[in-house]
Amino acid sequence: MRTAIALLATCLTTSAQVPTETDGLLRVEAEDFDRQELTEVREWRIFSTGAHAEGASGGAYIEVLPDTRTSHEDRLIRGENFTNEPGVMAVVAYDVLINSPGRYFVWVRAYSTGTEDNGVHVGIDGDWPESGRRMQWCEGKNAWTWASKQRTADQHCGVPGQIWLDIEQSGSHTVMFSMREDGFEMDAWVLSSDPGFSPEAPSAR
Ligand SMILES: [Ca+2]
Ligand SMILES: [Ca+2]
Ligand SMILES: [Ca+2]
Repeated sequence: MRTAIALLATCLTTSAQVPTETDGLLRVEAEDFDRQELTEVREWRIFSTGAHAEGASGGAYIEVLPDTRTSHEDRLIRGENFTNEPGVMAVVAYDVLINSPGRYFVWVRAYSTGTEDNGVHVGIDGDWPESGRRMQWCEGKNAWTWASKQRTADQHCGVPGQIWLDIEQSGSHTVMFSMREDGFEMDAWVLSSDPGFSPEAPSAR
């Protein structure tokens, strides 16, 4: 009995462990979110089977569904299958611990199969700064692809180095992602204080 209690205590401690930034780096599996909100129209669902899950780290990923706009021919309905406004639809939240305040560049590993499932917004603590809007993927169709690019009026495929969160105080924070295009799939994400960071380096996998 005592062993069982000790084991239970260990499990509880482990599952309650908050992802913690170390040496300017934090990596979190997308499927390990703490909660989601504003899910009336679209919601994030966890997948741990199928071809996309096989290539996902941790064997799982999340996708914002349903996906009613899969090609440019499908009608764009704002507030339903698309929203350029961050924080208003399908917000998924991750509680984290940040030791070193500062600017953190955000990278996401995404799987896109078309042109209408390749954008997402990122924010922090309920705040949605301009530097977290319109993360965009063009390259790497039908494959898990790390990127950190912001779609702009001039560059629809996104500009590197423009996606970041400024964290002014150490301690507990909540990193949030919200839908831009339905059907978007997310495997994992990274915060890095290094502007030259690339998640493709073996140490980050
Ligand atoms: Ca879509
Ligand atoms: Ca999809
Ligand atoms: Ca994953």
